[in-house]
Amino acid sequence: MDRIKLIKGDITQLQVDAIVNAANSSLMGGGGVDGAIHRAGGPEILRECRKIGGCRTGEAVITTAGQMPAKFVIHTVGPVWYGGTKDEAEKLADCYRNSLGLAVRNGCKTIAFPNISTGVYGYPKPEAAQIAVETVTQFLSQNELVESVIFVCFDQENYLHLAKFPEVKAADMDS
Ligand code: AR6
Repeated sequence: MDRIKLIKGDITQLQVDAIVNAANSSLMGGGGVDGAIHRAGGPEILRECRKIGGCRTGEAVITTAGQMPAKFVIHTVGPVWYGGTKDEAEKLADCYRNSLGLAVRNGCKTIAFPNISTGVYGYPKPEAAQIAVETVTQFLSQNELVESVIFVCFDQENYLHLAKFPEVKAADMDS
């Protein structure tokens, strides 16, 4: 119980096994959380991303976290919001599922997610929060290894949407 946590803050600061990056399919960096992760982690992350070569929407790949306190970065590519007509919901759920699967295959027990697709990619925040919670809850119900999944919100709006779910427990940055 209480394996899903919610904090407000900067995901690059977290001491967890894996932080998830909301990347784009080139994996070559960008703005938002992607930019923050590459800045904080240093050039080693980009070097590994270049070797991997790219990532399709809904899929996930893993690299070092470079100079950040986390062990790994899991890069996933969220869907761009086109009004809900292009399987955006399924692709967003794939991001959470595939990131968690990859984390488990790499022995990760604590995994932090940003609010994938809710920035530049324009996914409506209430719907994105619901998909995040449902998909993570479903995954955890079938997986014993993962100790905690932490939703890290940079903005108050996402925080408030996620805080509405009873299975999501508000926590401090260092708990
Ligand atoms: N820690 C946690 N969350 C953050 C941080 C941070 N340091 N910085 C921003 N956020 P976005 P997307 C939140 O735009 O919508 C990039 O250029 C932010 O408040 O980063 O999936 C990529 O290269 C928002 O709620 O990702 C892609 O091209 C959330 O992270 C594109 O943006 C996601 O916003 C991906 O767009």
